[in-house]
This record gives sequence, structure tokens and C-alpha cells, in this order.
Amino acid sequence: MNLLSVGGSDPSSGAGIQSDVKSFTKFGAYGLTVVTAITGQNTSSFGMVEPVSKKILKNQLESVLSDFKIDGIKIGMVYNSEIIKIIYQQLKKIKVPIVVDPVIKSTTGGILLEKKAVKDFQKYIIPLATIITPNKFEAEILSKSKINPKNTIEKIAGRIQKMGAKNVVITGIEAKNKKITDLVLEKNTHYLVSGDKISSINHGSGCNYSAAILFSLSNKKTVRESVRFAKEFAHNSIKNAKRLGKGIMITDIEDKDRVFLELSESINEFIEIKNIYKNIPECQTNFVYSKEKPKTIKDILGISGRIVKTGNNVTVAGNLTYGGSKHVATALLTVNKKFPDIRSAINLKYQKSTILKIKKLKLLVSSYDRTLEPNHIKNKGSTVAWGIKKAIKELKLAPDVIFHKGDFGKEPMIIIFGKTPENILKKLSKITG
Ligand code: PXL
Repeated sequence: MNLLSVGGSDPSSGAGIQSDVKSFTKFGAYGLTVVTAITGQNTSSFGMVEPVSKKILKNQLESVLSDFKIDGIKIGMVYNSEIIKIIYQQLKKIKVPIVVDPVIKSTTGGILLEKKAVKDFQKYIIPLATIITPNKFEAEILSKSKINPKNTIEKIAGRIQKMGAKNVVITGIEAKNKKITDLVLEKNTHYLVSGDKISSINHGSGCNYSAAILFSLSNKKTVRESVRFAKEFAHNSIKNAKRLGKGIMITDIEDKDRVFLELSESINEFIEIKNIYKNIPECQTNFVYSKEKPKTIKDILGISGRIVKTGNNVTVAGNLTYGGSKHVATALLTVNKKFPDIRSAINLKYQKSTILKIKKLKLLVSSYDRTLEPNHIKNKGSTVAWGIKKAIKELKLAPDVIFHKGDFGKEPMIIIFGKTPENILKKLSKITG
């Protein structure tokens, strides 16, 4: 996947196009850049801004657009009207997702959009946006109105949408109880998305957020999924921020976080599947995802607690940690040894109706009989590995599902396997849908 960032250069690499290239690389995408302006700044202060000439801006855009198949575009700092108009001319006919991050001021106080360019920004840049991601301050400036009890945040989002953005996400509309909430306005609906908040001033989280939305959208995810993914990604980048200069911290992303992000995003989707509580067994559910070539269950990410039933809902109790799951991770590890592509698994309540549905769907199902387990294995406590090995022994292709019907005092169980957590959700949607 090729993603293009159109924005300003930040020599500290905390924000701007340099930050976007880092994010795109973390996602496994290839990052292209078109520089609109050069800033001089570091983690303490903002120096100069020099916009590039019309000629070189146009030439950069033509160079990348004529050569690469571009899957998505992010527009960040655009600075002035001249630049805005050229970007519009070059991008107005392009049919890929465009995320507009309407940056106006940097954390350190630099002007990223001239005041006199706001009008042209509204006229030319906002209509390009598949999603626009202002924070509260930026939303007020773009809508030319202040948030107050009468002039609600929803109305302000509506005003920005009327200017031509397909979807509007206003970030950080509320921060309380250690949660930070964004407002999402799609075509006909609006809703809130909350995530964990970390209170620290940093350089880069806004760029990380919009870069992640772009990646997710370009991967054909929905707006809701993309916002969730971006919140998780930005949260992790703040959690892992480093004091690299003498001033504020610069956000950073750990490599392992791709496994982490994919799984946590899928868990968030899983717990919202309608009536999913009916599929949670007595011993609860774990959802796991492995690094490539896992050696032990310590290479497999899982929930240190479980996904638990809370009435007619399900809740995640615990944190995602490597080695967090024992049973489901052991089952996965056993399957992965024979079928290395299989890196994710989830356990569900055993129900005859579920098995019937799975069989109808022509998924590859296998099973084992726990009552046949030899005593010496039982005593070692390695039932799962024994059973799974038995179930896959004759298989030439990787299983989608393995189940057992229990034993005296042992609950029967279904485990679904897949290449990725998303792959598992796809299978699940067929099984539970
Ligand atoms: O985070 C917004 C941003 C975007 N682009 C550039 C920046 C900044 C903030 O400093 O410098 C070039």
C-alpha cells in the first residue's frame, strides 16, 4: 500500500510529513511525501516557516501522482491560499480516501495556517475530505463559531460537514474519568468513541492519529473502525513517547504494537457484536494473536484476564499482555507448529447449533475426545496440546474450528482459528450472524 502525506516539514520529525512516514512504515505501508512548507522547530520552540513555491509544489504532486498507485492521501499543514489552491487543483479528481488534519497552530505556538487562508481552506480543502479531524479549537475556527450550550459540538460538526467534508471527527471533545472522547459525524448519524487518556503534553499524537485513520480507511475499514484504530494507535504512541530533545516529548510506536493494535481493535469489535454474550462459555473467552514464529505462549498476545459476560453484554477484564492466555494460546501454538500461517484464535461456548452452522458454512472443522485422554497426560496438565495435536494430525489444510465435547467436570469448548484477528471476526460474523 502506498500512502501520501501532503504537509509541512518538521526537522524534529515529531510531527508533519516526517512523522507520517514513520507511522506509515509502522503500518507496513510505503510513505510518499509532498512538502508544502518548511518549518524550523524543535521540542521547545517554533522558529520560522517558509512555504515552498507554487512551481515546486506542483512538480512534487505531479511527480508522485503520475508514477505511483496511491491508496490514500493525508493533507496536514497547508499554510497559505496559494498552496491550498494548487493542492485542490491536483487532488480534486482523485478517487482515494483523503484524510484532512486541519492543523492551525503547533503545540509550541507556531502558525501552521495563515488566518487569511482559513476561507480558502474551507472552500477548497474541506470538500476534499473523506474524513476531517479537527480538535475542538480547530473545529471552532473552521466553523467560525464557539462551542456553548446552544451551539453544541454536534452542530459545529454539522457546519463543517456542510462545507463538504464527508465525515467529521472532532477529537478530544471530552476528557474525564481517564477517558478521552471523540465525536464522529457520518452522513446520517453521529456517535462518540472513547479511549484511554494519558495526560502528557507531546509532539506528534495528532499526526499519528490522522495517519492511522488514513491507513485504516485505505484498508477499506469503516469510519467507526478507523476512528477506533486511530485512537488506539495514538494512545500507544503517547504511552511510548520519549524525551529526545530538551523540551516536550516526541511520540513513538513500539514495533510489537502492530500485533497489539490489530488484536485490540478486533477485541473492541468483538465485544460489540450483537448478542455475542450468548457465545461466551462459563470459563469465559480469550482472544489471542501471535508474533510470527512463536516459540512459547510468551510470544502470544492475549488478555491477562478474560472477555467476561456481564448480563447481556460482554466486557474485557484485564490487559493485553504477551503470555496473558494459557489455554487458547497453547491451542494456537500447537496449530501454528503445523500451520505457521495461523496466528490468531478465540474460544467460544460449545453449542450444538453453533457446530451445525459451522458445518453448513463448509468451514474446516476437527474435534477431539477429552474422555480418551491418557492419565499420564492429564496428570501433566497438558490436555489442550494433546487434544489439538490429535485433532490436526490427519489434516492437510489448516483448521477453521476445533471443538471438544468436554469430560467429567470439564466444559465443552469451540476454538476458532485464523491468520489474523480480523480473519477470525470474518468467520465469526458468518457463524453468529
Ligand atoms: O501536529 C501538527 C503539525 C503538523 N505539521 C507540521 C507541524 C505540526 C506541529 O508542530 O509542525 C509541519
